[in-house]
Amino acid sequence: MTIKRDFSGSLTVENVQTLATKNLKHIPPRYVRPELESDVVSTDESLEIPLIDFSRLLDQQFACEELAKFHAACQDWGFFQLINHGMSEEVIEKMKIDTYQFFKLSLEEKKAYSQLPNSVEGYGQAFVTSEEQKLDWGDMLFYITLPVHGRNMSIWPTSPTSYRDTLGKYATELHKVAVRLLGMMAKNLGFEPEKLTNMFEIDGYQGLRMNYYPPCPIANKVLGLSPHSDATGLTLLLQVNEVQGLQIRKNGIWIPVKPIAGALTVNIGDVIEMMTNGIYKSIEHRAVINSEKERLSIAAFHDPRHGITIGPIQDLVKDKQEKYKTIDYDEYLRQAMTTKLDGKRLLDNMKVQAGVKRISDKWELE
Ligand SMILES: O=C(O)CCC(=O)C(=O)O
Repeated sequence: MTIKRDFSGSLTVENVQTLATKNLKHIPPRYVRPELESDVVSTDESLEIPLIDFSRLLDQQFACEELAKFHAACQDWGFFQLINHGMSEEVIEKMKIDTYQFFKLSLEEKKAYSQLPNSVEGYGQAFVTSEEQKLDWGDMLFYITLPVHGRNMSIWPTSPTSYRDTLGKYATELHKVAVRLLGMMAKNLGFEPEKLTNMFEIDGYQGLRMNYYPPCPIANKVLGLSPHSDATGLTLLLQVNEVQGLQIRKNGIWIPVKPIAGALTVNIGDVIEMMTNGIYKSIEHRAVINSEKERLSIAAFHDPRHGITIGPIQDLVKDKQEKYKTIDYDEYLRQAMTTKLDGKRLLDNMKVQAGVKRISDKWELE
């Protein structure tokens, strides 16, 4: 199978971790986001994303109740915290330590892993597509970690020395959790789990993005990561330290997500919204910055294998209108990788326009 890597990379921009150490009097205007002034952020401490207990999903005694909670979380929130997920604590801790150590390397050492032209893998920035675009206050390290034959080991970091091994172990364990969650989603939606899991399990893709957000003296005027929904199937996020930064948009209000020790934060991506014909929704989220403390997170994006088409699963459509196009997955990926992060714009492009109907494999005006 040919692995397509030529998604075209991001434009090179200044390293933010270095910029943050410069004792700047003024933050460069490209990082300043005037729109933040009018954004409403919830201060209601009781407003939290749902909590799903993975061990209860697997326990006959509680499965029914927990599956119902899981279904509601996917439908109403598109985001939840997953506890008791069964991943080895040792693997998670090592992943946190090695990631932290990577970002603590000197800039020169990190630059040895800079993104190559036309690649999204490596150290740098993502989704910078124009010289005018506002920039995020953060750096990232991204690799395709699964399928194993899709890994480009020549660009994986060798510092810290255990990092390659750690990334591999973390990737494999996490992928199993993601596939099991997908199977349970299918069960909740009333179709055979394999119809969904096969696309992700066999040669399914996983990308790991390690995010480093340095502190910023004008934290309330910059963003660590622009608002976006994930162009992926399912994202499992590990909040590496206790610094809060993730916010999700619900009913027009930004709700902070508090890190829970040992939990994974899970969110539905655009691909699952398309496949479930909009029953499960991908939710806009962003990362904000702390004025004093650095923040690290690790996002794992789970995607189907290449070479397939993606669109609403027919069991869920029946006599209903398909809300999303069925499209070649590689073409979808090309669009996802070359579009700047902008809310749910990519998914909006995948919607079937009013007055257009699918007839066999063609879209025609009604
Ligand atoms: O850092 C976070 O909490 C959010 C990360 C994220 O949304 C991403 O990497 O796509």
